[in-house]
Amino acid sequence: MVFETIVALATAPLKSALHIIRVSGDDAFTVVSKCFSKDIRDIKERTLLVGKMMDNDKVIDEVVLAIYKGPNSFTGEDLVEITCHGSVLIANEIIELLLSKGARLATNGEYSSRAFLHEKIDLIQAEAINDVINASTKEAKELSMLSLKGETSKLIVPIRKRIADVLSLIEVNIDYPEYEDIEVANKGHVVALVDELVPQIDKLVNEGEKGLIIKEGINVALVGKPNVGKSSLLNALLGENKAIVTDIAGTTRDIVEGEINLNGVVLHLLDTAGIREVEDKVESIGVNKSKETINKADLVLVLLDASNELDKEDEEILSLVKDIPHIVVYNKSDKTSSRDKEGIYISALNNDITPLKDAVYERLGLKEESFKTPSLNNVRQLGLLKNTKESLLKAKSDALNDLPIDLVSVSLHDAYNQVLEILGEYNQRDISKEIFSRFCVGK
Ligand SMILES: Nc1nc2c(ncn2[C@@H]2O[C@H](COP(=O)(O)OP(=O)(O)OP(=O)(O)O)[C@@H](O)[C@H]2O)c(=O)[nH]1
Ligand SMILES: [Mg+2]
Repeated sequence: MVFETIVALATAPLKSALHIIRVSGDDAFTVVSKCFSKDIRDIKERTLLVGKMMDNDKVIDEVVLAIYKGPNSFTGEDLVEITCHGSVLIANEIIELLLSKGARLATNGEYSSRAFLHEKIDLIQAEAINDVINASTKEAKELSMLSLKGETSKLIVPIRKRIADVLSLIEVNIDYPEYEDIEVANKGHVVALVDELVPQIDKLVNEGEKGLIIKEGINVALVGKPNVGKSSLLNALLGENKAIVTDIAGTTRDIVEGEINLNGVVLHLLDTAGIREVEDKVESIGVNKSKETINKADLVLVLLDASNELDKEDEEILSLVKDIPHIVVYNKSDKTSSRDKEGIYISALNNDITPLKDAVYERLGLKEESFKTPSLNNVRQLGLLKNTKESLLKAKSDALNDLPIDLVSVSLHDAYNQVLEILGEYNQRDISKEIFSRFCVGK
């Protein structure tokens, strides 16, 4: 396979002290040699070189080259990092020069994808690179670093191995019936495998969902009838007067958004228009948006007025959220001493909102170790894990229904492929290799 030489600016295209330009590919050393003051084609190990980038006789910049001979580089191929002065103009001139000497511009994520193709990293690690770059909290970054180090991949590899154990036993029974010294695969093997793996997968899903919360945060909608103090609560949580607050019912018409970091978890807050029956066209559009927001939220805070009896409008809103994770919040508790109804009592006006923050955090179900536990924590990985479980359960039920073992193995194959897909090994790893590595058949 030919790996074209790619080039891109690795730093942000802004004026800065230095810029780094990365060149990677089969001809990286040749391309760079054509415009550097020294020939680097014979370099065999990691080297730092000072020299000049030259367009024929014209010096473009004095630079430092970090030279990595493949496979000992991030991408697994010959790689040069050119550190030049931090002018965007200079960086562009160098990139244009490299393009004219045979490189092409890299596409998004192409360096990581090269690293993946050269098996320097698996797919989970490739995804983690992106997560590390995009992390918006220290906690999210640290969790993604664990995946980048390969800690997450270690969770799934044993599951792949166990499925392969049983699958290869079945395959060898089917394909080599004449082999008498091989144990006969039966439904007991499948049932035992599924009973062993399903609790492990459940644990991984649970930890992955926690990891997803730490990485991406959750959407929290503030809903209630007009004037209960939703916008006041948004402002109190944000610590700034972002939303307009008045005593006129129907003040908020559109969704007002804000973000806070609650003990390391990002809450995407969505303040909504007060829900009520209205004639006003603009307000009624706002009310519809509020209802849509309820369905998009991971958690709904239903605000009620602690100083008033609940009315029909409050009851209707409570019924809208009954099947959605929600917390009932009594605001304006400064106006009454009564605390007899079930819910959290706060005063947005007085900034007395700690009980609500505690309740939200408790609802996330995070423990201290959740922040340190490597987990399969993106939607793709979690979806595949859940599919793996389904396929395993199908194999178990087929086995218990006494289906022939070759039919039972169809679902086991599905489970195996889903696990491979998590690691990005699908299409690369063939179950027949697993068979040959375990049994001395077909020598
Ligand atoms: N006493 C008291 N008044 C509050 C509290 N929270 C909000 N208010 C007052 O209630 C009124 C309505 O507050 P908003 O925050 O605009 O209410 P809202 O729920 O966003 O109203 P809409 O946008 O119309 O749906 C304002 O006069 C606030 O000052 C509170 O905790 N205690
Ligand atoms: Mg409002």
